Amino acid sequence: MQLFWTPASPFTRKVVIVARELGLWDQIEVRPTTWPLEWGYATVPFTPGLAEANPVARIPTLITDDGVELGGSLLICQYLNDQTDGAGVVPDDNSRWPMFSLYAVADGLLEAQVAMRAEMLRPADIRSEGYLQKQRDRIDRCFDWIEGRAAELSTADSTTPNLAQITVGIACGYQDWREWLSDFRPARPDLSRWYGNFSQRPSMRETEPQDTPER
Ligand SMILES: N[C@@H](CCC(=O)N[C@@H](CS)C(=O)NCC(=O)O)C(=O)O
Repeated sequence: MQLFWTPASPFTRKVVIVARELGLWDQIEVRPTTWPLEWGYATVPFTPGLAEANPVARIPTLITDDGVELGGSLLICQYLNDQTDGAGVVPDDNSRWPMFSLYAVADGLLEAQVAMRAEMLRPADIRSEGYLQKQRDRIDRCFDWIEGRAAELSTADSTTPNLAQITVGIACGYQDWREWLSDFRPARPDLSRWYGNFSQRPSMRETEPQDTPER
């Protein structure tokens, strides 16, 4: 399998953590991508092979060993989950629906964080403060909602985490990483406690975000 990747992308981090937690990471060849900073508001030269595999030209994109091109982190995670027999990241019974309910909010939170990143890359004089505030409001609402459901995040350390836990962990990590995002911890004690523990998992520690090379 080949994965178009950068160390900054939270959606790509989701795939990498899932692959590590499922024991599939050593079957994946990483194809690093570069992103000129103009990516947030203009078409940029793409890393060779990316737009050919996925004309949406976003990461993560996975090419399976059978040559199937899969764009989008949820699809890729589901594909990886299907490659294992043991405990997966998606429950195979009806408990997957409350899990996906939590997942979808965490994923929407990631989208708001990445939308803010793209807007922050625009020259300051054409940046929209209204648009940035709309994303901040969404991020706050989502973190508040997740705090209310924090009991669903807790599992034993030895258990394979599910996709919702992984995605909430990545959202917390991204919020900490970007200095223009606020601390999610105040007034969210349960989430803060959970993340303090979850962030110590090897799959989280080994995938901490870093800036993407521009070229
Ligand atoms: N819904 C997609 C979102 C992927 C996404 O937004 N990727 C960003 C990086 S974090 C990207 O490739 N952006 C480049 C662009 O939009 O041109 C997923 O889950 O994979």
